[in-house]
Amino acid sequence: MSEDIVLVIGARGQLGSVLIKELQKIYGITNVIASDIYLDHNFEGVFELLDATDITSIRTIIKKYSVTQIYHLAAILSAKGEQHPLKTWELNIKMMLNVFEVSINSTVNKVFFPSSIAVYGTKAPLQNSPQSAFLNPATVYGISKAAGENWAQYYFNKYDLDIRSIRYPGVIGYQSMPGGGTTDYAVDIYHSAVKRENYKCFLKADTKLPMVFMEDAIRATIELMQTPKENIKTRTSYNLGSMSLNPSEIYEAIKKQYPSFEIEYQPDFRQVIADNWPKSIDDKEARNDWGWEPKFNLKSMTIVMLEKLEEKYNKIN
Ligand code: AKB
Repeated sequence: MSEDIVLVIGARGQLGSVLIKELQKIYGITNVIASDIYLDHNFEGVFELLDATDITSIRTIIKKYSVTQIYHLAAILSAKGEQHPLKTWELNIKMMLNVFEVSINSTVNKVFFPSSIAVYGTKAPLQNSPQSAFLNPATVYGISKAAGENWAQYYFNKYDLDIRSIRYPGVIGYQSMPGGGTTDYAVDIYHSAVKRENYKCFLKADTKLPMVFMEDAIRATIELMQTPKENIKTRTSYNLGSMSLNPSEIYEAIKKQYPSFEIEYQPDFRQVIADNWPKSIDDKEARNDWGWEPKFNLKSMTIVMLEKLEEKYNKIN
């Protein structure tokens, strides 16, 4: 049986840095190649500096290690993308197409491409948004992900390239920081509470958005990638439902444990982005096709978040 060699592109990002550790447990430390545009001097394992806009560099790494799976996680997210629309489009699309293109006729037999709830816009039902709703994304990030979903399906149909994808909600985790997203507040708020700082929220108190705890997000990603090929019926991207939360609900959950924690709401341009996104999503396809089921809710997630961040900042053991 041939061994899997896994390449993660964007390994220093919010999701990548956590996913790498899980993949190392499954495939072995030498069989997981972490890559990023920024070096990580403290990385434990195999690390390659990689600019994914350069197709030759990706091809060189695939050949060097005989890579069989790629997780392509590098992208500019929703909020940052609005500050540099054309650059975001160019980067997100170029990196993705490079990954798809180098994977055909190579040792690669499976690719993971993350999409996002950002693919939705005002034409989809905001509550329980269905998998196949009409997509009219309002951000360049959302447009690049919606296009990416169609490209993924195209490469599957035309080249039988086994690309799998999840539309991530906001991911909340203690291990890493998000950067440049509209859902970032949901991580930042926990850090502020544990650092005994008050929090200034850039979304309104009642702005509901779909969210998922990091543990569930990582497990979903690996479960999808381990599902037999014939079970994967959605070749664009799977909706992944878990929690539907607003800033006020997260604040109240934290306040139960940190009674002096205060929040102030100062919505900025990210409010408009959030208002275009679903409040909750229908993930029955993921549940039916590969058995997706979230394990964490606001209460259980908050317990873990606060405990782990206390260990990080205040060294309570
Ligand atoms: C963002 O806020 O841009 C991301 C996402 C939901 O894709 N976290």
